[in-house]
Amino acid sequence: MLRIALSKGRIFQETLPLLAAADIFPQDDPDTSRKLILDTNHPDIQLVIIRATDVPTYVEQGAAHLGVAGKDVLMEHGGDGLYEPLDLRIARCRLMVAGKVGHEPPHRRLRIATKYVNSTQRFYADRAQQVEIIKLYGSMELAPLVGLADRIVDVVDTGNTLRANGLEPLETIADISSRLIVNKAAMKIKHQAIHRVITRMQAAIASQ
Ligand code: PRT
Ligand code: MG
Repeated sequence: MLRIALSKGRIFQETLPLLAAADIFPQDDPDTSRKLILDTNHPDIQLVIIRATDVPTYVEQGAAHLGVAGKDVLMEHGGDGLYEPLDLRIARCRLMVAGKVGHEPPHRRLRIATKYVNSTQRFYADRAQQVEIIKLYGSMELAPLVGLADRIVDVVDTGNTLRANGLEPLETIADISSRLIVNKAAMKIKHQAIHRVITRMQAAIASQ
């Protein structure tokens, strides 16, 4: 059995053509079905549909052998418990610092609202700047508007969400794309099956 962990929405949709290149076709669409385990055209390959932030945990623990996760999620997860053999070049965006348009930094420590606590900590620690980090789970864009924070750190694609809320991008922390991740033990034990998926996806990416 080969189990592949994916999140629904953009990662699932953008991974579909790469799965197809590896001759893997899911039998259901997670955006319309409520199933968490999707069968495929191969009786021994399943897809499991989980929250994007949970994908590294499932793969690291071996509950899934392969997975697709954003680099933002992998940076935040940290550690070296996973192989990351392939940049899939999908779901691309940037991890950025943003603030209210024209807002000057205060004389006290910057307060930064984010769900990316570890990446934000590392970014400011690298430049020896003391900041106060406020952990949120979503709708970061609201925080500067209601005085909860001076800045946010979030992923930005078109920038439309920032603009719609009177915010502007200030600095890029990292360019982000999604990666294929592999459980370390599975890479040895199921090497042939996993290697086949990697090489076929790699060929599909190279031909794009
Ligand atoms: O939504 P949920 O809370 O379940 O989880 P999630 O937000 O972690 O998952 P999902 O599916 O939204 O994102 C999965 C991955 O897609 C992320 O980990 C990123 O690697 C990648 N990605 C690429 C993005 C975006 N682009 C993106 N634009 N993830 C989120 N966004 C958000 C952005 O934060 C903003 O709020 O989409 C909104 C619109 O972006 P703009 O800049 O185009 O307006
Ligand atoms: Mg989301």
